[in-house]
Amino acid sequence: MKRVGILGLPQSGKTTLFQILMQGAGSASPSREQVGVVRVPDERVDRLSALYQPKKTTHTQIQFVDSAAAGGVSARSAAKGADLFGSVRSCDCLVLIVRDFTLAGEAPHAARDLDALEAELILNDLAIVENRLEKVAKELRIGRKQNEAEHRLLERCKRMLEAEQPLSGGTFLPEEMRTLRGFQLLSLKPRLVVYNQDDASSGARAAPSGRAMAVALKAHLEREIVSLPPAERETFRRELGIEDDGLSLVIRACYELLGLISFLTVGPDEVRAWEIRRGEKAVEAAGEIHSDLAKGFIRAEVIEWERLIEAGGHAKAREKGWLRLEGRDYEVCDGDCLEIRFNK
Ligand SMILES: Nc1nc2c(ncn2[C@@H]2O[C@H](COP(=O)(O)OP(=O)(O)OP(=O)(O)O)[C@@H](O)[C@H]2O)c(=O)[nH]1
Ligand SMILES: [Mg+2]
Repeated sequence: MKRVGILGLPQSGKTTLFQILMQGAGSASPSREQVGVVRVPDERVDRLSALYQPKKTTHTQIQFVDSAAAGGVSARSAAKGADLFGSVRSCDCLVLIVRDFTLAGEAPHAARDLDALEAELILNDLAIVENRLEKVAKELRIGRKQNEAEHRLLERCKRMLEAEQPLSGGTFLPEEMRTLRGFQLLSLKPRLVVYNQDDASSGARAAPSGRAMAVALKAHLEREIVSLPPAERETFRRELGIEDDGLSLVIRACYELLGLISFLTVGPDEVRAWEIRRGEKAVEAAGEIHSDLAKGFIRAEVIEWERLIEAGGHAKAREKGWLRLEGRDYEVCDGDCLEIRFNK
């Protein structure tokens, strides 16, 4: 399960967004850190489940973390040992929420706020990199040469951060990435910018150039919608001309950011969605289900989920010759239904 950390300046709407993502189930405690898990909405799972009527239906899940506010204190608190970003450090990606609504008469300054937030992340990373550099330099002085590569890597990161460049813009070799991942640096993580707009504001905002992905939503309004009974939400959205619910919008963007896709498995026992990285092979998908399936992998029977629905089930799809046999190196596509044949 992937973890997504929500970061933002004070009063930008972090907790409101968290509550939307929890579909109204998150606690309302305003300033505490909270963690919650949601089912990833997936029409494909719902439709296949309706067809197969399985004993169990399993969606993928995603975890969100509502952090404490960021705001000009990270460098100081890092020096004191407290870590303001501690709760999101282990997350796979970050959602940076930016106030794009008028708060107590103060007009929004979205671009300025986003810069300030990014600067916080960079400053926090710089403190970590400098700390580690000191240790490595000491070890080099007492003759432990094996850390030379790490020293060079950290020096390079330090120069980037001092030039106010996020580490996500750097090019690193796979082994360098492995080293850096251990430090859980914030500006290295994929980031989604969420512009939190006024109820009345119209239209989306363009993504900040070349920096990150961005979406716009109306957190305040959306929270009112999710407080309605589920059956009424769609009607309300349609009346307001809101195309996407906030949860789906944010999750879809996070999946894209993390390069994730879903494949499906179906049967009388369970209809289930699984998450893998785009580009992964059939044998890796099999391993996601169970390591035995990867070890004994023979082949995968593959059909696109919509074709399976159209056929009305596996038996009929087989009759029509719609099931493809694929080998271990087949690159799995989003929405593929897989059945793995394997040697026990
Ligand atoms: N007009 C408007 N107000 C909003 C919106 N989102 C949040 N607010 C209000 O802004 C204030 C802050 O929202 P929160 O969600 O608590 O923000 P936060 O980032 O969690 O705040 P801290 O945790 O205190 O930093 C609240 O009074 C919200 O009702 C929005 O989309 N539009
Ligand atoms: Mg909050």
